[in-house]
Amino acid sequence: MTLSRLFGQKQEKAPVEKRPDGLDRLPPGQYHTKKWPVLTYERTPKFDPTTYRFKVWGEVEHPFELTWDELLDLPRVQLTADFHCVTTWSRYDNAWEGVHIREILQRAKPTADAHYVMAHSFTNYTTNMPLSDLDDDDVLIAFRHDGEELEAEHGGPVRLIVPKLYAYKSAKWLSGLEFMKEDRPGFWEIRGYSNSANPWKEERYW
Ligand SMILES: Nc1nc2c(c(=O)[nH]1)N[C@H]1C(S)=C(S)[C@@H](COP(=O)(O)O)O[C@H]1N2
Ligand SMILES: [Mo]
Repeated sequence: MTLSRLFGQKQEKAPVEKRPDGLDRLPPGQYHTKKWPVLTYERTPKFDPTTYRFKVWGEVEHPFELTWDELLDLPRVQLTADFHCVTTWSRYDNAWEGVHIREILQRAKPTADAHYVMAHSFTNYTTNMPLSDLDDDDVLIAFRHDGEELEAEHGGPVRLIVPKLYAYKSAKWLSGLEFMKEDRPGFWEIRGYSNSANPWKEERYW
């Protein structure tokens, strides 16, 4: 047996998967899991479709409120995205179905002064982000995941999905979007999680 055969066989590692933008698919410090862990601070709430309202307010030309049926009637899209939790797990290829964020933005028309958004849950969880992070191709208000209704513990029946930021920006049990001139920290952002939450820069804590 030649030396080259001896060494040639074992040295290959699985190639690092890349995203279309050239970044590693797995952000630094993350591990890949096929399971879908549940990460919730509050108790999983009971959902009441008769009292639910989806509210859009603040720095917008057209604030509005939708009933549950009205929200369900908006056009839907499907998209597949990876999901990265700040506690270091990443779940690949989540197939989401829901209302694209631009359906909401087109109706609301954020004013020229709207630079930040606070996502609100009906449990009172909140999370903030720049409008430029919310207004993106892969952001949606999701009702379905991997072909099924979103389970209550994962934010069902409705949650926000912002795949490019750590998952604490993806508010479960979404009840509204507040558009703001100035930034304000949300639930975890007050308690030490990064305001900007970019997984590829490992913006975990402040
Ligand atoms: N309302 C609410 N939304 C939330 C959270 C929460 O505690 N409450 N946790 C966030 C965090 S830290 C993560 S990692 C994801 C977890 O979503 P999952 O439980 O569906 O995996 O939801 C985010 N959205
Ligand atoms: Mo998380």
